[in-house]
Amino acid sequence: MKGIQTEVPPVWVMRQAGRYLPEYRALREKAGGFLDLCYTPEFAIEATLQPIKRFGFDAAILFSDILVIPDALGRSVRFDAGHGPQLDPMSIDDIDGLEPENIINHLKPVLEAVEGIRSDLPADTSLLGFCGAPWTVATYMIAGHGTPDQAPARIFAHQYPEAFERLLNIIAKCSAEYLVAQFRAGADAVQIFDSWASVLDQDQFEKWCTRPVKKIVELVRREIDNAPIIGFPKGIGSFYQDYRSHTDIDMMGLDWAMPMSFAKKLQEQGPVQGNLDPTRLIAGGRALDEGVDVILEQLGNGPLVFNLGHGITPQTPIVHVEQMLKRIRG
Ligand code: 1CP
Repeated sequence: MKGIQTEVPPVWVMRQAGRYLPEYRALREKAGGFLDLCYTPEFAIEATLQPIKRFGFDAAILFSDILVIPDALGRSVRFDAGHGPQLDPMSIDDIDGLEPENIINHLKPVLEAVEGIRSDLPADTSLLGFCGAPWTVATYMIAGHGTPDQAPARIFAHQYPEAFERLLNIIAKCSAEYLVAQFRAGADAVQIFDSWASVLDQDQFEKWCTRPVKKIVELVRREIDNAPIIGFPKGIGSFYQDYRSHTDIDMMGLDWAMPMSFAKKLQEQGPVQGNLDPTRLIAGGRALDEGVDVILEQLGNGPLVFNLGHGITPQTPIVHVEQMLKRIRG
């Protein structure tokens, strides 16, 4: 995070606690619902620590979800088995009904989990907190579920820009408050996930992606000096060029779909994280070794946190994760 280089880059994997692990599937069954996992500190601690115990990653990431913010705002989020997240779709009239005053109270069990994780983690393993970027969180709030192109939120933003800005401001303020609370509970750094930043045009990108993220960064650093913040605006192509300077994040998370020469240029501006194609981790064998080698060759001599270019998927074989770690750590 601070750009200090180590001989072997630190490594963790986005979505490292999850359905590819049998111990996670067992815990999920025991907990009942996904939100029961998130809101029961004992379970959230266990889920967070599972991949650390199994693989010895250099960082743990709090087990939770970006959608606990809409849940805390009163939009009742549901995760039914076999479906993605479901929310009641939002209309312009629902914005005034959001309940930003009470979010930290609602999220107390998550913060309790952060404290518990920190006290159980080895001292040299970093603990990452996180939230979703306002744009990505808003896409789920407006559509009520994941969509392939986030057209409902894009149309809403074009039709009602003032209302949309109000919504993003509410999400940004709550997210900042939540991240500050995560730092106070023991997080060493936080990541802001903007998984849907890639669907915006230039004008919208500045308004709905970088501006609200910068606001979060400012609000967090007002409370936590030099708070280390990773930005992950997935798939934004040439917009990556100015993302760091426009948002003030410290480390930039890169997806896999970019020329390595561009990734290297971005690394000259500061630390980067990424960016193995998650399907190489599913495929294993040579595809995996070659993917790891290219990243180490191209980015290994600069400030790098090794990670995937997006989350690990449920069908990933555990032996491939072991193969990847062996390749990175020699
Ligand atoms: O059935 C289950 O067990 C639920 C699967 C699952 C898991 C394991 C969901 C539902 N969320 C999570 C955990 C989660 N989500 C973490 C935990 C920490 C980790 O190990 O990394 C994190 C950081 C997230 C973040 C998240 N949730 C993002 C951003 C990252 C990304 O992958 O793009 C997004 C977009 C979500 C929404 C969400 N939650 C769950 C699903 C299946 C989705 C995506 C839905 C969709 O777009 O259709």
